[in-house]
Amino acid sequence: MPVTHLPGNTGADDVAAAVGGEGAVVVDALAPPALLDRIEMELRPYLDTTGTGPDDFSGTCTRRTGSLVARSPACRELVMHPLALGTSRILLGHATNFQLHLTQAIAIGPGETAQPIHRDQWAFDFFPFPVGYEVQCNTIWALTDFTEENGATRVVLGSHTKPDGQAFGPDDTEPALMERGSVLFYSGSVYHGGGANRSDATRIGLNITYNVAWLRQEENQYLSVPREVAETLPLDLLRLMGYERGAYALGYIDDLRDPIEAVRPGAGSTGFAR
Ligand SMILES: O=C(O)CCC(=O)C(=O)O
Ligand SMILES: [Fe+2]
Repeated sequence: MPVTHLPGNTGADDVAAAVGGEGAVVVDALAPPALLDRIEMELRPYLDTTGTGPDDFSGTCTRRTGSLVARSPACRELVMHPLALGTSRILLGHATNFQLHLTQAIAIGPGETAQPIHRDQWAFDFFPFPVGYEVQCNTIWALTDFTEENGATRVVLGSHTKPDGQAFGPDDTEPALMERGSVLFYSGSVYHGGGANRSDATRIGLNITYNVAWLRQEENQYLSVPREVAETLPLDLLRLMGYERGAYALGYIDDLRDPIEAVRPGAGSTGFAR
């Protein structure tokens, strides 16, 4: 059974239901070509100078370029995309709030082998979260077409409800085939991995993920986005980046102050609960 595709005008309820049902879904043609062109232009110098990964998991023919909020103003539109935020709000609705977890352009080069099949939530020191308690809502925006040959992400549909320790192989996976501008939504619990690139061109996806705000972020936004850039960003993006308390009290500064005060004095809310 191939990965389900939904049209770009699908609402967050239906996207969240599809991710809840199968662990992953593709929404077609969501990012306008002009936005992708801007992103490509802004990221090109960084993509060209990022080194390849140190091991098979990161990919020795794969370049992972982060700090997308700082490096690409156009990427901020994907980070703040209403469908990504709306879907995260539903999937992670059991937690008080959620935050930006990581931003990473993943450029899988020719000759790359398939990434080991994994759950993204294993980043949390392999803690066995209860089935159904999702801690991440993930997107991979296709900056190039994703094909079977060039390393489309491979997903084990339905695996989000299985316990840890499953030994899934390539035959258990389906490729998330999609065109430039489409986006793969997947949970932190679904087994998946980047595909092998047997083509002669690089496959680029923008992995932008969100997690419940009581867990640590994978990409440290406070240090990845320089303070002088942070000071220019809109409040809602700053809050998503973690300039907000997680749940009741996590991440306050000094005398129980809202962390937004560090970059926007006077913008903080009083008290803890939202
Ligand atoms: O690039 C991809 O298709 C998936 C990468 C991935 O799953 C990861 O790095 O965790
Ligand atoms: Fe992954």
